[in-house]
Amino acid sequence: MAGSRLWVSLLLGASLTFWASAVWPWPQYIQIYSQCYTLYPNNFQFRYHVSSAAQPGCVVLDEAFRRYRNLLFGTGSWPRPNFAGKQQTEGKNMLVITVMTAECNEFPSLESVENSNTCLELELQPSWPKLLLLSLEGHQVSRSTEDNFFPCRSSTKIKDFPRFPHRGLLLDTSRHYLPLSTILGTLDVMSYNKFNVFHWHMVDDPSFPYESFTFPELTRKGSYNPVTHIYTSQDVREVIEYARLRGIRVVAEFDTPGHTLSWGPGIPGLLTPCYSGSLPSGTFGPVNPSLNSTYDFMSTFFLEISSVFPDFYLHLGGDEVDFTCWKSNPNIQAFMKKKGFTDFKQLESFYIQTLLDIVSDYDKGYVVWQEVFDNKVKIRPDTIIQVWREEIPVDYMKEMEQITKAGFRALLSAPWYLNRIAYGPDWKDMYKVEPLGFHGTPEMRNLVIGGEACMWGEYVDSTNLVSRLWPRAGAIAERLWSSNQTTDMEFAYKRLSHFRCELLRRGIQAQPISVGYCEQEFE
Ligand code: CP6
Repeated sequence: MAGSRLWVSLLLGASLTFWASAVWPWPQYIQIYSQCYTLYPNNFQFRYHVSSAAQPGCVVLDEAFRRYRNLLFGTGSWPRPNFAGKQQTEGKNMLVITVMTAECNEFPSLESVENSNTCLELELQPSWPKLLLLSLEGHQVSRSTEDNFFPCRSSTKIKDFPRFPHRGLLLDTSRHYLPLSTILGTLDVMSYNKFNVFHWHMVDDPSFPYESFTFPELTRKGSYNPVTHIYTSQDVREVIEYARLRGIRVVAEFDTPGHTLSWGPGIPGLLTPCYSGSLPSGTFGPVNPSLNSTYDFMSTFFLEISSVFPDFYLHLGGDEVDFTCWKSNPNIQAFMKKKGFTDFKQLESFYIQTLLDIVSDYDKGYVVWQEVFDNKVKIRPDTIIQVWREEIPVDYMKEMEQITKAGFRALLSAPWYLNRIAYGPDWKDMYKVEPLGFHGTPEMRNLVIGGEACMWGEYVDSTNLVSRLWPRAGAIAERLWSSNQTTDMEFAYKRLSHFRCELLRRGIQAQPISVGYCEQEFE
């Protein structure tokens, strides 16, 4: 059902003139019976098929129908076409949807069935004048050629389902704060692209915008501005509900023990004091893994997080832990000696393992960055490992192979950094990635549950987010949704160009993917 609403976006993901060539991402199965489409706003209907698991009253789908009616025709009223009213209602003019499961009032999950069937039934009486109605920027454009009488009938069928169940987009709201409206707007465009996971990299070194009700000092002392640059629990609830209605899960990341400098001011004693010689230097490093108070804090903090975010999965980070500060601190050295650790990776593993046990007790699953696997932390068999490193010693496909060989589920991100920009059509390289392009058994391939596009925020805020995301993120969305046979670059280029124009029509400032123009002019 999560997909059924995404579904509609697929079918209507195009302006009516050339919708078949603007379909993005490409469906698993599509049968186009006619290139001739005429929609009449006044009697066009979304319908549930009698055999659909969901029926009218299904909030998620009813709402999706309402949104897509607005996207198609705008919110204004349409004048009735000027032909005999009797004839007008005789023709079929509807989109019929069948979904396999009805998740109408619940949260989407990794296991949600996103399959659906859609049938677009449009029929024009043979003696009607050709009448094209297009909705452009909410204005009606109609062309009528009285001399051109022709029969037109169309019934297009689509059967669709995703190739991978986890199709994520990471946004970083710590390096730069993103206003709530920017996040909600991004969720809209994600749904047009059939992304179904919002990976919210909420906090990091530079700022802590999450307003914790157990530890309010975290935002008071760790946000850029404790009044304007925070996410209140009301904000978080709003994001989660907005996402739910679009079939999108919210997976929150609270990254530790590294990337935590912004936690320090709010929770004295949490971070490791770095030493210069025999004295503290006044700077701080990762979370201090040697103190019981650290684990007491994490227990309370993640209890709150577990109740605020309904998704089964939390992202616990675990990436890029810098050992220099730990090395410099005599108390850490003493703790390691006591524990018999000879290597800082063991210390890191000790911390992560303790944290994972805490979160497991809250009946949550977790996603972690690849270092946790690389450093051989003992992890639950249902842990999901996210691969982000591109460089040697291990290339990312080799890493995917090793993770799945060890029996863990994997998410691919390494080739999909949208924050990185290049002069040229860089979406093509992202599009060409084959997530299962490693040596392995069918069992190993089955453990790849998808991937995530990442938009790290060092050089991105709400002024440039939209154009940097779209339509490039679409290339990744299609790779994760469509069949592994959908690889024709010319076909993709044509559809993505049209899809980008359709995004402009919907008011999204998506950047061009090459030279050219859109049929319609936009502000
Ligand atoms: N922030 C955090 C980042 C990155 C990571 N974690 C990162 C660094 C370099 C690249 C991509 C991402 N900015 N917290 C690593 C997962 Cl190329």
